[in-house]
Amino acid sequence: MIKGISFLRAAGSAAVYGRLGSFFSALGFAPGPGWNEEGSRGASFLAPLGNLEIVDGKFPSTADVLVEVTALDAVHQAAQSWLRADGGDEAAMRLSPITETNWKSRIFTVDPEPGFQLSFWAWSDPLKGKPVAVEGDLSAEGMKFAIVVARWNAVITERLLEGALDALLRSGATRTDIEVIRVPGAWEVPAAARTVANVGHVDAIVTLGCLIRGETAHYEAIYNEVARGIGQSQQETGIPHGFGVLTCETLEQALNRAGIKAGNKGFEAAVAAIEMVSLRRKLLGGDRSQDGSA
Ligand code: DLZ
Repeated sequence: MIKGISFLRAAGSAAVYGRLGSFFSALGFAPGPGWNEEGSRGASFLAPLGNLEIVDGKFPSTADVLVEVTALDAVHQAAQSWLRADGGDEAAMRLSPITETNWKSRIFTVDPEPGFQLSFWAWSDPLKGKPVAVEGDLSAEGMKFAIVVARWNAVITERLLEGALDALLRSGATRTDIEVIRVPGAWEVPAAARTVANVGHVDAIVTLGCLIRGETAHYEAIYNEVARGIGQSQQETGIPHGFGVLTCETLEQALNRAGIKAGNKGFEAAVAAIEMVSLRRKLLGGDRSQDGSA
């Protein structure tokens, strides 16, 4: 499963490393986890969406890192303020004006450091290409989660847990906002999830377990009850429940769905939970101004 793309750039010096960090923060990038080890360190800056584009034919005249934004004028203003504060009028020369592109959008290019170039762009029509829809975002910042994980088939469920934690942390949740609750088996997952949902201190619950047909007596009956219980808890409490209970024919199939081959169901359940919290907030708050867009 492809999870993301990283562009690595060497800062060249500690001073440039710090200055670029300050620039990206000023423009509104969310800070990623980064890393700091003997001999090197990395500061990461996150965007909710990314893609790698291969171009055939006429190539747009841009920097090789293109950042799509929703409020281009505000970002241009922020870049200008940062450059002026950093190096006065001379530095501000490293910012191009906003121009029209040949793909119905507007763009500007900036070198926060000489030789380090980025282009920022936005569709001229923010509704371009998409039907109007209310949908959740994928930022987990400020959200609280419980992960209810079954110990039965731990070789699988620990991988699901890893996937769920990876999704939550990389989407902006903090460790202290994630509570991990362990239960004996999948059968116990709904009751624990329901208790947590009733207490009401989390925004979403991620449920994780693994049932293997060949090794589980009354497999169908157990599975139906687990799925029903989790669904019922979600519907009756309104708290989103990401569903990460695997039902597999064999251990091999379970391993494949826990990150070896066909994605990680724990990761997927956590991402769905984040999206549903965001959607729920929008629906309940009535603020749909950011939706249906580009
Ligand atoms: C008993 C049992 C069996 C046979 N198989 C599984 C399984 O494949 N996956 C799972 O999560 N749990 C299993 N369990 C345990 C039940 O879920 C439950 O924990 C016990 O029956 C105790 O109530």
